[in-house]
Amino acid sequence: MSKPSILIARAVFPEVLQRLRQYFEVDDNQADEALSPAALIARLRGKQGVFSTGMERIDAEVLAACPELRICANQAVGYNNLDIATMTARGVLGTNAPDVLTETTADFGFALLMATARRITESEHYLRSGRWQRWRYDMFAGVDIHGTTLGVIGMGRIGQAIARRGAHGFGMKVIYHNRSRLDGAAEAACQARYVSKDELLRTADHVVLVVPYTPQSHHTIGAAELALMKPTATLVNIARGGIVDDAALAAALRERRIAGAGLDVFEGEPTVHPDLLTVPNVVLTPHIGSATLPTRLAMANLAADNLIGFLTGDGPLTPINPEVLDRK
Ligand code: 8YV
Repeated sequence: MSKPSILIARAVFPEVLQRLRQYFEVDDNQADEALSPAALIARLRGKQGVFSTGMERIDAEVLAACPELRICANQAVGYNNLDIATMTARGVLGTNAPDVLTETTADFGFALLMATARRITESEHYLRSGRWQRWRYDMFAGVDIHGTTLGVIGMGRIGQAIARRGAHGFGMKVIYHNRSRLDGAAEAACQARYVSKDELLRTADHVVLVVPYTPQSHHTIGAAELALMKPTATLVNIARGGIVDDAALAAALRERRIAGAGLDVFEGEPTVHPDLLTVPNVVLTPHIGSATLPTRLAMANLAADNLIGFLTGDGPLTPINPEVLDRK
């Protein structure tokens, strides 16, 4: 029997490629060429599966042009690149890569919070540029982390892992806002109190965003929300570009209406709003929240498990739209 065929849209770990070759006819992209939408369609046509990274848009046009496609396996927990409604209507399964990246991404969120609050990259640039001539009592004075109030917007797995770090590691008071309130046990594990979004923005010393990107979460933080924040507060976005209005944030940072921001994700990335590149009080990283080699390997293997399980085995591990499976 011939093997199903899949496209791996981006370069992957060689061992994951080897694994996938045991089960599939694989069209790989180890050269890591950028695939235009037209090139993606051309490469995907006639294939049953795609290993995507969270960056490739699998939309109605792609789905219509590739009727043999049965599964999109994202090597990411976020899946705003997949048009799940159209996929479900066409009987195409989507899978994501949850859990395996939770603690690594929470570590990173906390690192970004600390770098922002304590002005680590800003002061390093100063040192590297040779401007450090004398020490001064107030040079690069930042804001405290321990004992302050942490506000988490989006209390899923990663949000809860950040809240635990704040409560247990840094003695922070934790408040959160989420689409739905957590149960008592989950709130107790994070020592977190549910508040409205406005109360969170008014009272938190550090606001961390971990919400999935949807049309409803677009610009969760814009000029009006920034205006509610304390002038000493910091904002961290490790969720998705578009959750924050980057132009409004750059203006608030420039005018010191908030103390600082740490951003790992951007509207229109890899392009970064030019105003963010010129304000000093922002820490900028290129979407590396889950980037440790063990975690990226675990994410890739989970995407591979989903492809293998669905196309050749006992079923996928982490389906996004399991109703597609029920119809089979
Ligand atoms: C991915 C992410 O590395 O999992 C997610 O949703 O944002 C990152 O961990 C990124 O999407 C590239 O795949």
